[in-house]
Amino acid sequence: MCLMRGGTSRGPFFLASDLPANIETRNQVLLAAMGSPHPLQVDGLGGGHPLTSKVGIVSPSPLDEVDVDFEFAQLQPNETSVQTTANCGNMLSAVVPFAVESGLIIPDSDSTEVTVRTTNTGLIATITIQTPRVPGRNDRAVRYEGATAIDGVAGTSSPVSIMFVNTAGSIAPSLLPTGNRLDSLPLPDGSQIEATMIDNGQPLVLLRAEDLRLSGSEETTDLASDSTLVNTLEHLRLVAGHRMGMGDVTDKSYPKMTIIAPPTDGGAIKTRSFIPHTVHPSIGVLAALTVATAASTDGTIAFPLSDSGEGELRTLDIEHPSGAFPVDLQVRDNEVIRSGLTRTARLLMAGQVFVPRSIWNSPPTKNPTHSEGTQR
Ligand code: NQM
Repeated sequence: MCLMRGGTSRGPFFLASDLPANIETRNQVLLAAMGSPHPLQVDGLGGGHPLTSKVGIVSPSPLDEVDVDFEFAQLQPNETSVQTTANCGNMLSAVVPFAVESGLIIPDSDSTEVTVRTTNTGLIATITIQTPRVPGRNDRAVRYEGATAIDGVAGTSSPVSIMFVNTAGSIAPSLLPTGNRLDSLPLPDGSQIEATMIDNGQPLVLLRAEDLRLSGSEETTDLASDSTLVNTLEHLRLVAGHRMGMGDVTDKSYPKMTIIAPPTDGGAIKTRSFIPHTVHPSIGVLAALTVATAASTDGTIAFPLSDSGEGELRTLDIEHPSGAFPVDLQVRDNEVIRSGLTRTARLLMAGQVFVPRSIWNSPPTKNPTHSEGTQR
């Protein structure tokens, strides 16, 4: 097990072969490892927030065109759910460093390009990390230190470059699952609010801040404590789940409700993202990509509010509460055909996680990077 930061998220990464094969037992092990359910996750590794209640499970891929498979598990501090339906681009940023740390990938040049499939949705990413030679030795290691900063994380690190193609319709059946670029959703009082429901890697419902009597620049704590807003967004989310072809999303972490406004800091568009019951201190990776896609697509609610640039290749800075998230797009005929972005990741620790024997009685192995532990 390695505890990794991936982008603005954090969590343990396991080799799939180190976890129980039985999914129900595996989920109980993950809950115990993270300390869920508990608001502080004091009895586990979780950090008491959805962004630090994430787990990565990595294995060699059976597909010829893919090097490594990644299953993302979203746990919640206060719940017993282990969701493996949605993507997480932030945890994805740590998959290749972990694959090298755990011996799944042996680097043979200064930069290592790996094709990763997120098995949750079938999303394929090409990820490049820096793997310089270790001074005085014949092998290579992941370089974590570097000059790349991402908003929402202190300091700088080595870049993790991620390229995506075919991100449309990750969980929803298509990019615009209602068939429309602009729809109306019923508010609790029966009136209507305009929305774009879109999924280019993450299902989102985009709403104008102005229509919710907001500016879009609100502090996350003010948004989170506005119970009328929170209830309204949850009402809309449940309706949107059905409209987007995803059924009852009551217990799901999607669609993310995303409040948008014109940019105020030189970016392309301003966002505040509910994921879906906590306000994101920045924005998710595939959420940012999906916002950038909407901002670049004429006819969506985001297009007229955005400064989405011109030309086939463009970078959109998605403004969020702790800065901006640059997303590179290739846009052809009003359609995003390719995207890329830069994240950073860091190995925080490697070792064994102990879970009660009553949950899983596995013998600890000698190599702590590769093992899961049970309580003696
Ligand atoms: O959208 C949080 C995160 C995410 C998901 C969330 C993510 C993405 O910031 O790709 O990264 O929206 O639950 O880690």
